[in-house]
Amino acid sequence: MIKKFTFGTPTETEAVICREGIVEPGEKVPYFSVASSGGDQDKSHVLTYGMGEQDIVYGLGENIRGINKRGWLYESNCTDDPKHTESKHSLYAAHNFFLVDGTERFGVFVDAPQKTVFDVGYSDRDRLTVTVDEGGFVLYIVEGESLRHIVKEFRHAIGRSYIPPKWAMGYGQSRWGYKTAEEIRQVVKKHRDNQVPLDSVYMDIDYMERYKDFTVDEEKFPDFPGFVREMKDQKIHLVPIIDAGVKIEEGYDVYEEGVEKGYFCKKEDGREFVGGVWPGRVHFPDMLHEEARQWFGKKYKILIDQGIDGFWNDMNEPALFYGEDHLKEVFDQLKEYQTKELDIDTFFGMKALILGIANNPEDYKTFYHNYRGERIRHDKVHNLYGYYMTRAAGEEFEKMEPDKRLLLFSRASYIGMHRYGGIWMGDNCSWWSHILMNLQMLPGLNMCGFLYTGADLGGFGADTTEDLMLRWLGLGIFTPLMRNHSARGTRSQEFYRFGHLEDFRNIIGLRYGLLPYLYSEFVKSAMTDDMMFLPLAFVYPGDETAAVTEDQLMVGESMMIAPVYKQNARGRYVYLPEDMKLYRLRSTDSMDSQILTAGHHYVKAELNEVLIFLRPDHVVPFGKGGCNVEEAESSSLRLLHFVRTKAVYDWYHDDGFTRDVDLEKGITRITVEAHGTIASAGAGRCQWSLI
Ligand code: MIG
Repeated sequence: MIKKFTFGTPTETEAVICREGIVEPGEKVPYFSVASSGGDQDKSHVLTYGMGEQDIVYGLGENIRGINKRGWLYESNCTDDPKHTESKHSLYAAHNFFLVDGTERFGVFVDAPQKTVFDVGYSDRDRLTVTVDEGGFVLYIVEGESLRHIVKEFRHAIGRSYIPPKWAMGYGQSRWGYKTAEEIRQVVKKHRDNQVPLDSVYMDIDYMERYKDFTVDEEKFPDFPGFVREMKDQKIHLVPIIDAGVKIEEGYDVYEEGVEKGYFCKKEDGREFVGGVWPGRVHFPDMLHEEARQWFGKKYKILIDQGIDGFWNDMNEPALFYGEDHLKEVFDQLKEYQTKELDIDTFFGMKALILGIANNPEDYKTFYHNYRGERIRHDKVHNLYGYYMTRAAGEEFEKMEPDKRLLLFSRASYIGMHRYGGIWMGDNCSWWSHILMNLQMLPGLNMCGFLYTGADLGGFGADTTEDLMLRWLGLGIFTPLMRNHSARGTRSQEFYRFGHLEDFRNIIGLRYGLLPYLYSEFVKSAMTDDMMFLPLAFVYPGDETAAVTEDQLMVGESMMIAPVYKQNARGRYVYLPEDMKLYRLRSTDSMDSQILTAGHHYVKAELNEVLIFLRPDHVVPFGKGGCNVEEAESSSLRLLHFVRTKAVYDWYHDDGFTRDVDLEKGITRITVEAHGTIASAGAGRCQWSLI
């Protein structure tokens, strides 16, 4: 049951698209007390809930801190911040859905495109408040018989999650720094020569001509379509980055057309807003304006026509190095500082002035969108920009390629965007703590509809180490987006930069062994509005230890994972809510297993091992692996198994690219009896055996 409450005059976000089952009771908002302040038109609102001592708060998608969000203040205000320390309040996304579980159980979606603050026991340990900036919003209260059921109801309302092509669940290699076709060729060759699987190489900003969207630098990539073909022949998909800002340059068609048609965001005086990003001075396409959005979306065709079938959208918070007008003011003010003696106040004043150049909140108040026929100031809809940029692409892809899924993911996002693409978790660092952060973010993202997601494996900023890389892969082999990405100026982190290449081959190889299961679980989750990564408490309600377990997850219906995320550890403590079978995987061909009883265990896990824990009466389809997703396809599969009486698994499989996903058609029902007989019925003709 979803109850809808409207405050003020909200801006439509198109996050909720299915109204079936949503009621507008017209009664008082349950659970919360509501206060408002400000004028008649421009009220801001505060919702307050008194939390019970044991209450757990889940959700809020892409954010720092734990699975339980209690004890911090989170601000939905899409921000380009490359240092994800636990002191931060905002990352790139605005995912305003959370669940309260304890004395009472309910879900809350605050559909507000403007800044929204979630104080989850930050000001007062027992109080949860949501503060929505002026402008109105819609509040949805979701009730259901379990946490999972509440999530499903919500997900149903926001529409089916994006499903990528299957190749996009292979391993991807990326680095901000690959500049030429030759360099990419070498990356691919190293993987192929060493039989380390690889399906994609990402092209960061250097492929473009002077950082202009939809251009390819011809010097670095002579005959780009030929190069794309050459890579395709090796089963490699090239995935270029697209930035939000369009370079101001005479003769650049995207810029000229945009100006001519009036598709860029304008200031109060009607002139285009000028910001600074990679290319220098840019204009921002008005992604919220339907016509401009279609126009921008169609531009992707320039690259699609050259053979490209995947994209990542970056800098779409939108990130601003500077706003031109404000920058001028800063330069003027700096002149004054020149003659001053810089003491404690003036020095810090100057520092703040300089640091305030980038992503300045005041700049976001100086330009406008043309949204649904109305002029609306950017800050009032700030959190929609990345969503609508990705929607621009996603909607046009559907028209351009009606029969084929394309890869698409974004940095900034809002709920609703999950229908068009995935997200990556942005600029993390090569820190051990970020493996755990990666794990803890996954269930919250799934609750908000983001299933296709993953972090920069190995860490984006800072120098990685071989052991960090391997341990991170130990988690990354489970995340739908599995990409090794790093920043310019940091230590290179392709597998061949390290000593033990066989460990990388084996661990990355495991992903391909697990793919039949992971792909099946992914698609089933998308099609049934379910989560693929679940906190233990979602599966074991009432288990007090499961409720506070912050470093283990359920992955799909059959398994639990407990990655090692501490340096020099050779194992870890694991909590088992029930008896489970531990598979210690070293490669697709080398593993051992052991049954563990419910409770706490210390389990060993060396750098070259990945542990998975099977639930009783469950199986995991496991492939032979391969050097790419296509090669990993097989008509004979093995089953990891823990069968005490009988296991039934619905295995979903398809061609990996058809848009029209049909669960019924793709499911094979596998039944395994305790004594080992396997029966299968349904779609796939496949040989099954037990491992
Ligand atoms: O501010 O394109 O998050 O993945 O490598 C840096 C360069 C801009 C930020 C992205 C990162 C990418 C980088 N970009």
